[in-house]
Amino acid sequence: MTDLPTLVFATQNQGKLVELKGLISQKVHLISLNELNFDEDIPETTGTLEGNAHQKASTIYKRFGKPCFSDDSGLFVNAIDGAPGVDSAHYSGSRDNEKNIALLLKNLDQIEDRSAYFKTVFCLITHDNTHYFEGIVKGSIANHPRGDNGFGYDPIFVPEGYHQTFGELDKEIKKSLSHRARATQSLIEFLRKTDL
Ligand code: ITT
Repeated sequence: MTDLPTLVFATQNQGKLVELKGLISQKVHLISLNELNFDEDIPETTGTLEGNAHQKASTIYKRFGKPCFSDDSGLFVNAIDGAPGVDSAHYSGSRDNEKNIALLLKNLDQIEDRSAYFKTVFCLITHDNTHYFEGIVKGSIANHPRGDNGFGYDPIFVPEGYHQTFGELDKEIKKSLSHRARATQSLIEFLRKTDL
């Protein structure tokens, strides 16, 4: 047993849980939805990363009454009004990365401005407040997919300051500068100096 306060990460993604556990295990007892035996799909219908992260965290907070946080991420391409944005996971109508990438490249055909950014938002609900933390990495969209590392849109995203895509770059480089890493850092800093 532990005397640390319990904090729920509203995710079913064990990879994300393990990554965060290593960073805050002295301060909170971090659990995921698996430990709560919660396997329902939580709707993500608000149209923004902030809204969706809040929707997930508040669903769990209301159900279990424990401090809770959730994340949502997406790729925002400036020339096409921020698409795929909050719809990044299902841009082509399915969760198929290759189809999502193909559609994005088609929609950017002949477009010169390839600037884009990845963004992650965390929403943390404590007993007395709601807090948001975000992380962004700027870059541009390549003309063709390159590299097998990572997931999602990594083979077509070239972060600022590099020529390779996230698909080609060493995993450690992505870990150090990604949107998720930056948002996680802000969340961790907050948790380290705050009592839940
Ligand atoms: P969970 O909610 O189950 O954690 P998800 O796929 O919805 O998984 P995110 O909310 O973090 O994960 O991201 C939404 C989509 O945005 C994701 O499916 C990818 O298509 C894209 N994406 C987010 N972060 C990415 C990254 O680091 N590299 C490539 N694509 C990413």
